[in-house]
Amino acid sequence: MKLSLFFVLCSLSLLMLGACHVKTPHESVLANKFTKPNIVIFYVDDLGFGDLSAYGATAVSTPNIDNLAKNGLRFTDAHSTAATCTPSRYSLLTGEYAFRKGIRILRGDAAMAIDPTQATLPKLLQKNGYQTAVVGKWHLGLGDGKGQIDWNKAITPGPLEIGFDYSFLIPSTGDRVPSVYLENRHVVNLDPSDPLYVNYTKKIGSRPTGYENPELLRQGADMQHDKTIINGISRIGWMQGGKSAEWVDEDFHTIKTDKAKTFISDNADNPFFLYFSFHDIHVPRLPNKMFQGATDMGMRGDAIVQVDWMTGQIVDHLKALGLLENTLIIFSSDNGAVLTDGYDDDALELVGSHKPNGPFRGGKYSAFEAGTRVPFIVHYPKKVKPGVSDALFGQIDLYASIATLLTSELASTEAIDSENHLATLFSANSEGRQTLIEETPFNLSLRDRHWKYIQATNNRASFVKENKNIEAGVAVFPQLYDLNSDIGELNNLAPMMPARIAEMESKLLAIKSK
Ligand code: NG6
Ligand code: CA
Repeated sequence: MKLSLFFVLCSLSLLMLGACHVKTPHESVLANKFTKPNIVIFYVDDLGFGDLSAYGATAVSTPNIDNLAKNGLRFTDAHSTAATCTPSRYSLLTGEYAFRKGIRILRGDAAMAIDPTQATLPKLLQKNGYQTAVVGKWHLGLGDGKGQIDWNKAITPGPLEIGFDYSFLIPSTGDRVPSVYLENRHVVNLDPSDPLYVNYTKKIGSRPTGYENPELLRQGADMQHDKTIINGISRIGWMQGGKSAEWVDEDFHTIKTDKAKTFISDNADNPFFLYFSFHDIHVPRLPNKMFQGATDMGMRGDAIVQVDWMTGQIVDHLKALGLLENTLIIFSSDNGAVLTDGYDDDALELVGSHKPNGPFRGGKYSAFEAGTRVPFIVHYPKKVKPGVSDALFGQIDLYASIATLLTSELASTEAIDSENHLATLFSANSEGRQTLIEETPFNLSLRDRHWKYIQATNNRASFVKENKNIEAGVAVFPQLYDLNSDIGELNNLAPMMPARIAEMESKLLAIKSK
C-alpha cells in the first residue's frame, strides 16, 4: 500500500516536471557542481603573513580560514605584486605590473587606473560564461578623468566597464571620502535634495573636521587623516552633502557578506566569479561590537576575527548550496601588515608578542619581504590536495593560471606579466616561479628563487620610517640577501657578490623593458 502511494507520487511529480520543463533549484545546483569551477577570491587589506592562526598566530584565532588552509594548499612564499594596495589590485586584475603605467596609491577622487579597453581577469571569465562580481574595497579609481567625478549621477567607467556584471563598492578606502557605498554606477541611498560633493584640496561643506574639532573623534588621527568626520572618524579628504548615504563602518561585516551571499545564490546554476575585497584590516579599524574584545590586541586583532567570521559566512553559504566542492577559493592579502597607519587605535601598544609579519622584516610599503609575502591559501576540494607549498608564487599569475584552467588562450598583448603556474596553484610538488618582481612606491626588488635583490634608490621613503614605524627597506646602495640562510634579511651580501648583483640587475631590466 505504502509502496504504491510512493509510486503514484513519484509519477505525479515526474509528470509535473516534464510538463513545465522547469529545472528545480536542486537540479540547477547539480548542473553547476559538475561544470566549470566557481572562483572566489577573498582579498584582505593589509593582512600580514603572521596574522592568521593557520600561519602560526596564537594571539588571534581564525578557525574558518584555518579550515580552508587545512583542507587546501597553504603557501609560505606567495606574494602580492606590490607592497601597497592599488598596484597590487591593478596587477591582480590585469596580469600586468603596475609600474609599467606608473600606478601608485590613488586618491579617493582619482580616475580609473584600468582602461576599459584593457584585457582583464573578469573579462576573461565573462568570455568563458561566468557571471562576475566585485564586492568591497575598490581603490582602482572611477570615471574617465575628464573633469571631476559627479557622485550624483551614473559614474562611469567603473567595474562594469572592465568585466564585472555586478559591483557593490567602498569606492576607494575606508579612510578616504566619499564614505558611501556605490552599487553598480550609483551611490546607494543618495537623497537628490542633498547632493554629494568631494574635494581633496580644500574644505567644502560644513561638516566638522578632525583638525578643527578633534574632541569629536573616536580615534585620534594624523595630518593626512584629519579632514571630514564621518561616523566619529576623520577621513582623508572633505565631503559635503550625501548625509543619507553615509556608511556605518561597524556594519561592513553584514552588508558586504549579504551582498556576496545574494550574488552566489543568484548564480548557483551558472559559473560565477566573486572578487570579495575586504575593507578589514585596513584603517580605520572599527569591527562590529560582535567582535570587539575577541582578542587582547584591540581593534586590529578584533578586525582579523571579523575577517574570519565573514569568510566563514560565505564559505558556509557555498557549502549549504552544494557549491563548495566545485569552487576554487583563493584567500590572500594585498600587501603586508602595518600597525600604525594614521589613526590612534592602539594597534602598536596592544600587539604584545604577536608578529603581524611573521618572521619577515619590513611590512606594508616596504621592500623587505614582509611588504609582499602574505598569506595565500588555495581551497578547491575537487582538484587540490591539502598540503603546504614553499614554491615561489605571485598573485599576478592567477590571470594566466585561470586562463589555463579554462583552456582559454590569451592574446599576446594580454596579461603580459602573468605566467601560467596552474600546477603550482594546485599541488605542493611544483616549483613555481624562477623570478618575481616585488614592487614598492620607491623601487623594485627581484627574487630569483632564494636570492633577493633590492635596487638602490635615492628615495628616502621618509613617510614610512617616520609615520608608519616600518623599515622601508630602501638604501642608496644595492642589497642582496640569501633567504635560505637569512629569512630576516639582516646580512647584506651585496658588497661580497658584485657579479650576482650585476646579473640580477640585468634580469630586472630585461623584465622592465619587456
Ligand atoms: C596612504 C595613507 C594610509 C593608507 C594608504 C593606502 C597617508 C600618510 N597614508 O596614503 O593611511 O590609506 O595610503 O593603503 O595618507 S592601501 O592599503 O590602500 O595601499
Ligand atoms: Ca592594503
